[in-house]
Amino acid sequence: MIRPILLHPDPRLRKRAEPVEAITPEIRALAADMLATMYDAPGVGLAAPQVGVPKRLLVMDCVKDPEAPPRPLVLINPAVVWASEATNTYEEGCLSIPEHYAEVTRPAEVRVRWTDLDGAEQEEHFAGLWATCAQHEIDHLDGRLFIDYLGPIKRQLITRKMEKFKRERARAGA
Ligand code: K2U
Ligand code: ZN
Repeated sequence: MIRPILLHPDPRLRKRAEPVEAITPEIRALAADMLATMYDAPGVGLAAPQVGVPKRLLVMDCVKDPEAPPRPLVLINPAVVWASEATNTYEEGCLSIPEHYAEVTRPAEVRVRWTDLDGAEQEEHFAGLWATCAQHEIDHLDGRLFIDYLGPIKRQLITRKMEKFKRERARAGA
């Protein structure tokens, strides 16, 4: 089912998420809900803390071509094990900071290791949007948001606008 996405500022987006100890039916249901929530947004990634679950679990599907088959990935306890010297700058957004975009520079390619829903260890080399997204989502597991890479003035401006957005939404009874 589609779960509500927490909006910045929210202390739950700033906590370090805990490792997933065992792949239980609840973890499987959470992963399915996160994929449904991500596709509904729409987005190309979503991390468990964004739906209020402080667990080290994220989902991604960065396939942009609507003709190509989707490639839903579920990463449990992911870790970047290698990052390129070369960097890539991408105008990032975030489902927890809607309508705000800013350029973020990150390693252009990363190797990520994780456990999949079958409990198998996986390792993959990501480049392009997949690399940006993987790093953006793993940041969420560490309580980091893309606005943390901006200057303090720009970050404060976005935070103030999000506080206003949340106040107005609360008044509208959303
Ligand atoms: O974590 C999230 O908030 C989901 C983001 C992930 C993301 C942000 C920036 C760059 C890559 C991935 C959502 O996908 S934001 C919507 C979006 C969609 C396509 C491309 C970039 C951002
Ligand atoms: Zn995000």
